Amino acid sequence: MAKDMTLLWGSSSPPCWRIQIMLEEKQLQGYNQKLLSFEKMEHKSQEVLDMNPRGQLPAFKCGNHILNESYAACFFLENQYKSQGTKLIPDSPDAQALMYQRMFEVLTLHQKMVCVIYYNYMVPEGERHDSAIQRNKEALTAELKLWEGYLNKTDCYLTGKEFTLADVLVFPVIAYIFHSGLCSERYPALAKYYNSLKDRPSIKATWPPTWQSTPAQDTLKTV
Ligand SMILES: N[C@@H](CCC(=O)N[C@@H](CS)C(=O)NCC(=O)O)C(=O)O
Repeated sequence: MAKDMTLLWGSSSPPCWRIQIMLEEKQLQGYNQKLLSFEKMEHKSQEVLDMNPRGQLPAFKCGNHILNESYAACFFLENQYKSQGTKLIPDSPDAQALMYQRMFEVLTLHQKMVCVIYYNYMVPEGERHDSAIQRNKEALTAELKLWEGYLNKTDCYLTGKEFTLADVLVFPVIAYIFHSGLCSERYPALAKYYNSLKDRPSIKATWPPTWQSTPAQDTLKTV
């Protein structure tokens, strides 16, 4: 069945990485895949546009189904392969509620991270202000403190003792933040979560190849 799947992806993109982790967790190795370069603008190639008219990655095809939204792809795979590989939606209503809450609120964390890391890319020269940079950093710090609090209260994973869909969807964002220089001493619970998950087989097997060749950045050192 995995032979019927195609993933076009970019290294270190959290949405792409989610689908890669998901495919590993569901034991769907052997799918067709192509690593494309954002720097070379390969995400705007005809091959991508044919699958994803927005010219964005991931572009994912499963049989005849196009699932370019990482959340959609992950939910689809969990539902199609419920009893294969890791079961990622817990039965307990408490764990399920927490799983949904965390997986959707990470979109806010992601957005606040992007506003800091890609400020120069998003705001034209001449319209950039130190006060705006400072405000974005403060907003990210406040958000990270929330997550530090969440992880302080859990045993192991985001919703407790079980690895769930929330971890699949959230981990790539946390990893991106650490790769961008977040200080482990300032966020010990986040660092513990990051370090305990980075050697999980599905995550290790899909670790962004560009991170293996480039050192971690220090953009978020002062957050
Ligand atoms: N909604 C998509 C997001 C896709 C997305 O924003 N991809 C980025 C890479 S992380 C991209 O392709 N950016 C290039 C562009 O928008 O031109 C998902 O969650 O799967």
